[in-house]
Amino acid sequence: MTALGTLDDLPPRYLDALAASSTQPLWPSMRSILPYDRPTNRTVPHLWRYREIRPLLMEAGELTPIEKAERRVLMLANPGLQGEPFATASIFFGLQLILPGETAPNHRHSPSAVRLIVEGDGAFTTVEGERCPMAKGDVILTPAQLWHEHEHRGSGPMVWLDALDAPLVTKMEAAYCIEGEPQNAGNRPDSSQTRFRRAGLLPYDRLGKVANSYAQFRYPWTEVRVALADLAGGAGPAEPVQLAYINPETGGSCMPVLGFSAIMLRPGETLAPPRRSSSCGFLVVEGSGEAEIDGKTLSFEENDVMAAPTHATLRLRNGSSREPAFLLQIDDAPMQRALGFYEEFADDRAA
Ligand code: 1HN
Repeated sequence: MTALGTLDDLPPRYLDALAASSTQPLWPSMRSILPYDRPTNRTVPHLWRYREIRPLLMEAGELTPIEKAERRVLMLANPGLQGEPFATASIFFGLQLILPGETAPNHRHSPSAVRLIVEGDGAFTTVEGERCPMAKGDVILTPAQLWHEHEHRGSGPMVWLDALDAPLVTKMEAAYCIEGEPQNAGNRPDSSQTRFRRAGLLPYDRLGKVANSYAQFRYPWTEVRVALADLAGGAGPAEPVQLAYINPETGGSCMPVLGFSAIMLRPGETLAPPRRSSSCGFLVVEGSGEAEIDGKTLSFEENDVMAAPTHATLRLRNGSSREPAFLLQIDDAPMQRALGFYEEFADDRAA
């Protein structure tokens, strides 16, 4: 490998002339733009402990009325990203609190958001007029530019994890938001309970219509959990128990940038997936254990959130020999696939 020329190799007179013409030589920056073998990560492996963050979120509920917040969210800022409020280079995570009687007003925006419900009962998010009840573990999509608002008609705090593709959209200087009047929500059950009730079945009039839209907004956890247990029942001990959330009309990933999947760690199981080019995060829905991300060990409990950089070596261990553990995985693989550079390094697993 030839060492490339540096800025010091160039005469000051020349560097001044480049600066005056708003140009820069590539070669001194070549290896920082394109490092050999593996990207240089700023994102570090990290765990946000729900036990620590929950009191701060509840305090936000006392300090800041919803009218002063629009969305009452504590952003999960990866310590490696030096103050940028993102969990990984391409994933935004925030923990959002809504209290009984509150409404988070209707709006739509260019970044896509997904809610992963952490705790509480009796709240709804309404997406394009479809009312989606929120229950622990549910995954609810609010795709780019679709109207959405949240309301809490139950008792007790309601908390969810917001996952957005905001780091990308802000980098593209394409992020913005429009305020709207409250929606007229229908009273019908959401489409996960009606039109898309079971995998393998579609409403007849949708056959042959190539979907270019979002068929299903809500993926109820009660059903995903049963599906994972059934998958485990038919799987060999070495097969991972992981289900991807897809658009039932296209069979493709449910969102264009971020991918969502649910993992069951069987009692005593250690899952060592292949190293992947995507970055990812996890929300612990049930159980506890240990994650090892690029050699860093993180002990996780229910409702904790973790982040892993691109190309990370990963291992997830269920701490219980009796109970399964369940995690929701959020990754940026759909975007990397669409851009043509997603990779799995099949022989490269945590030892
Ligand atoms: C947003 O609009 C929501 O609609 C949640 O609930 C989190 C984070 C950044 C920007 C917009 C919401 C958000 C957000």
